[in-house]
Amino acid sequence: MSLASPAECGGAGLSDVDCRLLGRAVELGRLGWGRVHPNPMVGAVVAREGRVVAEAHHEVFGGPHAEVLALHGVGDARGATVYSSLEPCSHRGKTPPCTEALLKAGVARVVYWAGEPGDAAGGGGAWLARRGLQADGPFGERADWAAENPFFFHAPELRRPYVALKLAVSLDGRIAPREGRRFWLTGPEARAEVHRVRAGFDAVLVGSRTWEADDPQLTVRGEIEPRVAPVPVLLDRSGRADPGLRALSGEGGPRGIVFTCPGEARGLARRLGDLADVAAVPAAQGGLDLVAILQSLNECGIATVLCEGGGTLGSALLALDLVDRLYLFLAPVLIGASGVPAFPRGPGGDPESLVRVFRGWRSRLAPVRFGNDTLVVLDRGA
Ligand code: AOF
Ligand code: ZN
Repeated sequence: MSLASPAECGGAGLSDVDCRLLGRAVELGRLGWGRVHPNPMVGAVVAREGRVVAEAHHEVFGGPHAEVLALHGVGDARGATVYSSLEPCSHRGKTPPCTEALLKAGVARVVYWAGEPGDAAGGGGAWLARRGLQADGPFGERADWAAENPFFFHAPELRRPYVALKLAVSLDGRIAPREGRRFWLTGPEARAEVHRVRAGFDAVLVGSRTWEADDPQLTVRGEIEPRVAPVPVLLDRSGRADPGLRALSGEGGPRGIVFTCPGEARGLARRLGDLADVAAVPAAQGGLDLVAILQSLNECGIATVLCEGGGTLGSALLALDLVDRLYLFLAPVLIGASGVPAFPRGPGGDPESLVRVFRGWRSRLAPVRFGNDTLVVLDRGA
């Protein structure tokens, strides 16, 4: 989403300049990826007569909010307009309310895009309007706000982490030429993007076929230093995980979690020792009980999970309607019918049932090219 015009902002009554500057605030907010969770990503712009005089974003969890940082960037904000990607908070959390900072600075107008959903922090727009500021917002739909800040708008009543599935897929829907071999479908630019995406998640999850074939490190090795490194989570129904696996033996990283079935848990825990926590969940649908796994991760405080495959685990999660977002990297190659399908038939699910699951899914963020590959982000419907 670019928010380049009033139609895209969802803002009847907003000018092109307003929408451009709101769009800029959204863009700035994205710079907080990997650093602000579980807070939302928020960007803010201070402008006079449509000209930007300061810009900022919420940089780190617990740190100052975007609006306050943007106000710091100008000596005198009296009479200025502040554009924010989120309704200014009206509560004292780890930092003082943005509403009070805006009022004190003498800002004339505040334009914000997403509504603040929190009970305590919400109502900032009305609070400002009651004190004589012009407060314009929210604009657009909750689903669009959620596409920008998926974790922040994730429904807590689901009682499971937010789950995203990353798949790198050929034009004919294959993820590899054959089972059991490590294979790079996408180029280095797309792989760098995967590291950036990982940085925003609490955990990275892979199924047994993936760790057996690829022995992935599951670490973040890119531009963004995540505030908290994601926990590697491995599924291992038959208790075969080895202490030499790179995802478990990486130095200085967070301790991994390996899920297995009750009969294997004790032996596996003995073998893995200090390298990982071993958790037992019932077997189900030819694998492990995925609902129980997500529940257990939720109880460990893991609020967001990036599943990096493979196709069998991904399809099983999709078939159970447990996926909120799909990061689909499309590589411009054909593998052929003998390749491993991204959405296989089998215990996890069959492509026909996925057709139903995918109804209502939308691509709300604009596709982005990474080298020769294209990333399409798809979000489930409400
Ligand atoms: C804003 N601007 O840049 C952000 C907001 O504990 P605190 O003080 O950091 O408050 C966190 C809450 O404030 C968070 O849950 C969300 O409701 C709001 N985040 N609000 O006006 C910002 N990051
Ligand atoms: Zn705030």
